[in-house]
Amino acid sequence: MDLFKDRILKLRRLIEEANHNYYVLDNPTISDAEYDKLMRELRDLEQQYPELITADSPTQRVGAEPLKEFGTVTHRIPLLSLDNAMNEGELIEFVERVCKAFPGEAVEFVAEPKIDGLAVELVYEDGIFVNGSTRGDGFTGEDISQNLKTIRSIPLKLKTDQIPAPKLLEVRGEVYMDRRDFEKLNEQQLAEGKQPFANPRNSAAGSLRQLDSRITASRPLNIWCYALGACEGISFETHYEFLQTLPKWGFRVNPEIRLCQSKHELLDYYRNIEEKRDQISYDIDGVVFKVNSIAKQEKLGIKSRSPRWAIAGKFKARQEITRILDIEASVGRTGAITPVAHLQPVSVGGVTVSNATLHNQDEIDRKDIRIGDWVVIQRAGDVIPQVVKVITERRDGSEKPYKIPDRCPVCGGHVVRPEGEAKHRCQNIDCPAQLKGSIRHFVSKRAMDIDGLGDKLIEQMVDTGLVQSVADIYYLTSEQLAGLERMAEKSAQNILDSIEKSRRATLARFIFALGIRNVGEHMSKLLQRHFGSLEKFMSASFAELEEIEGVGPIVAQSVTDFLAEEKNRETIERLIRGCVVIEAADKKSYGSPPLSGKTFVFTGTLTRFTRDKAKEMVENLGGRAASSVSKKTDFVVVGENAGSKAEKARSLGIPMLSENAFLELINK
Ligand code: JCF
Repeated sequence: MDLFKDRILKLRRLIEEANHNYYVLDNPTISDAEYDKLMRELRDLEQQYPELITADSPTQRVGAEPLKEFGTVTHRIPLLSLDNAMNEGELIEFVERVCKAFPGEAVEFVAEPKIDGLAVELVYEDGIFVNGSTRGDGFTGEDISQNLKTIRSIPLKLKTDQIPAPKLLEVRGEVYMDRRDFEKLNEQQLAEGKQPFANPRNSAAGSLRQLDSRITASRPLNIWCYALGACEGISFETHYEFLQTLPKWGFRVNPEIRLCQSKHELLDYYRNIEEKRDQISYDIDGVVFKVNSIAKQEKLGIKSRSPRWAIAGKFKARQEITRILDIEASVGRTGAITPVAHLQPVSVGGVTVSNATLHNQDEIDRKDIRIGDWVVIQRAGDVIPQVVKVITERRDGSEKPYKIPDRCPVCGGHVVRPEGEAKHRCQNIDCPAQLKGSIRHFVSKRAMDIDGLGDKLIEQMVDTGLVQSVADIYYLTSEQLAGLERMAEKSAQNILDSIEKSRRATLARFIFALGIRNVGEHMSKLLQRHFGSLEKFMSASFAELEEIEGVGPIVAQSVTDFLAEEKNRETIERLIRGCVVIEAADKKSYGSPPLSGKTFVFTGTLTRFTRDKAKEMVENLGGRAASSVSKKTDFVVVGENAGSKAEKARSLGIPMLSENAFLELINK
């Protein structure tokens, strides 16, 4: 028993050390696999000896049964709020007011970024986390202990290798979510048909206020600790000394925090952090300045709800109200269409904004955005301004709903929204918005393999209008090429030679070169095998495509959409007239496929290869892998414990192969 107990304690120590290194120090020391192994062992041991489970065990971070409601916690010392300074002038006033209270003395300040998250309080007794709560009204908050325990950067037990744990310690901090994690979470929410969060702060708040802490556990929350509540058994002379002690106990403290000696240093800090705002991976809405000396803090005291010794220097707002003048469909380099709102220009945080992305049609519908609407727009991080919401109260009935057009605004090609995708797409391979990308792919090594047509050249040929379609490549003359910048006669001839060489291509290469969505090299080979000729491929229907082994509905739809585009059919025809010769099959890589026309069924437990691998091997040699045995089956490969399929093969007299015999057969 003691042996197990020791092991459990050791495992807990190792795991919490790994957590601390990863989540607090951002410096992982063991692999995910090692971590999982330790966790598994601990979980197993605790399952065997449930009486040894303690609240500070890392296994208790995964969340627990949902609560009916949160309990309340009365803060021993109220959580104060901060007075705001809206500009540099007000910051200077604050500093001067503070300094006047200490004539002839130097006053030091601590400067920190102000995190746009949720204030929480963590309570530790004798080094053990006993509860955690929200700020609430400042006097009482909600008991969200279960939820806070799921945040890996919050210690469940204080580290005591550098200083001992005090009898009582209350640490305050801000729980937040990184912008990137917030965006990922929102994508996930949308994919699951749930409402996305408006911003990282709401997302952190929503995650922290879950009655089911297992949901909280699945959310990427984090914390920066910044203030002391009640405390017994230790005291600090300065705020900075406290902040430097926190990491020794295992708390996460913001690395941007600085000690400032003068008004100038404070103003520099304020300007500097505002400038860096976009590079910081989480949202901040200002800076906080605090008088460093605790004795001076006490002397200054508090007003009704906020201390006289601290202030929040706010940044310029990132949200503004303006009007949508028009909505336009903008076509990206891959043909993806993004609706963009043209706004009445407005200054947002010092930058004039006249466009905002509306992302896609679903977003427009969800937010019910209409042309003429008054909207709240926001600039966040480096991203393009977004519409937060419509101010429906300001509608006068003249607003017009918007639908993405069914013709591409750039080329007039058909616009299709592929099944399961958020974005509409222009289907035209030669759409000027996509042409450079289409050509780059078309000439690439594994497609038509035209040597010497690099990005610079493609750029020039498209920009000068020499090439307006991938088909134009096969109509280029040496005079036209020689007319391009920095094009020697010799290199022009080289390019013409490689174009010439590429004229003979397999159907698979040709299909791949067309750049049909979801149709890669492998899929192109499957299509070549099935259709054999370009004519047959071009008359493929959705139903026929979907019947092909290895072709699913998504690929079938992509091909159908592509071939439905009249402009694409014209381009293919022009390519053929431009003397692209489709060979039946690539002699080098296919020969005449040895398993051509043969159907294999695999059954039982395979030990030499996986089912997918087996299928791939068969298909690479021109055969087919089917899932059920019929008269049309040529071979049945039987693994261990084969059942009814082997039975059926025997009754139909179909040859049966062991895995080894199969490998021998295909290696011949
Ligand atoms: O980062 C913050 N949001 C933040 C809020 C930082 C602080 O140092 C604070 C605060 C609210 C109150 N300090 C106090 C006293």
